[in-house]
Amino acid sequence: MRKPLFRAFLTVLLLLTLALTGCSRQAEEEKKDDALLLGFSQLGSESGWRIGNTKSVQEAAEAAGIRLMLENANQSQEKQLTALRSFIAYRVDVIAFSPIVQEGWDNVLREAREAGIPVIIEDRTVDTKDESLYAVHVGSDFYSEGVMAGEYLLKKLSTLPPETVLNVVELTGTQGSSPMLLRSAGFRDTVAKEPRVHILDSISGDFMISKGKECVRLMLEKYGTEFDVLFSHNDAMMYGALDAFGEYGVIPGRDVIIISVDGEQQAIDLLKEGKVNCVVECTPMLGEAIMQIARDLKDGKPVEREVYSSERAFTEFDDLSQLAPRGY
Ligand code: GYE
Repeated sequence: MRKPLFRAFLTVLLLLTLALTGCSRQAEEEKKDDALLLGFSQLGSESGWRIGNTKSVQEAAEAAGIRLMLENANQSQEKQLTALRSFIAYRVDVIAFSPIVQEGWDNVLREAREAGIPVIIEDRTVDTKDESLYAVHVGSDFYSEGVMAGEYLLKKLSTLPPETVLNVVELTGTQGSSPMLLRSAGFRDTVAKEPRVHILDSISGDFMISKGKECVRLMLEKYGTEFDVLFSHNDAMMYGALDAFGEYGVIPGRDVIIISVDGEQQAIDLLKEGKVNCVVECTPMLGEAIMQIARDLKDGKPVEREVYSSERAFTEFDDLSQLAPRGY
């Protein structure tokens, strides 16, 4: 008599369990669909900095439960424009992108605004007359980075004999990009007051190792021992430059003063070895800030218009023994 009753009880229990797990699975799916969708257009993979930046965005999205549509434009503005338009067509909740150059974004930004999609400019900046075309810029103060590079050089000069004249070769990043324009301006404005610092030449290595090497070879051919200082707009080009110096028997850090920007672990190691004299920090770890801003924008909360990372310079005059691993 008891058995059929017990069986009925078991069947009800089983059905209830199935219904409940079904419900929670459905809820999970809905939650996933509900998650903020962020379209992120990365400009390329030209440096360790850039690879660290992409990783930071991917990891932060994952940790924040944000769905990420990531497109890498491989150094092409055309491809970035296509990626941005595909995000608009897809109706993502928020767009973030690092503009390869400053100019040429107004039309696509207008299209995003018409579609009601807020835009976060990360890392590099855009040049636009209509500031309402994007919501936030989050990244570094590139002008200050140039100033820090110049200040280091002035300090170095003060340790050298008074008759010293320093001839600088500037190895710039991608032409028309905001870090290239602003690092250059900050550096020049800072050294302009010192007549013993002279800018010999300026050449673009496009932020890449291979081009940095080629450019420095050219400069060594052209100027030989007149070349006293290298100001490289990023670490990657500086690595290439060190290869070129090696080929010409020039000892970096001693025969030529080396200044670089980014602060990758490899550059800090070279600084500690005395092959580099100054590395200005520029952090690629922008992922968490982007996710927070994206959430606030989706929830209609107020956001700060300009979010700068706090940065410093690492130089041969500093004690770097306690410096934490850079993570990029
Ligand atoms: O310095 C360089 C990268 O836009 C700040 O781009 C960034 C620069 C960075 O390729 O390494």
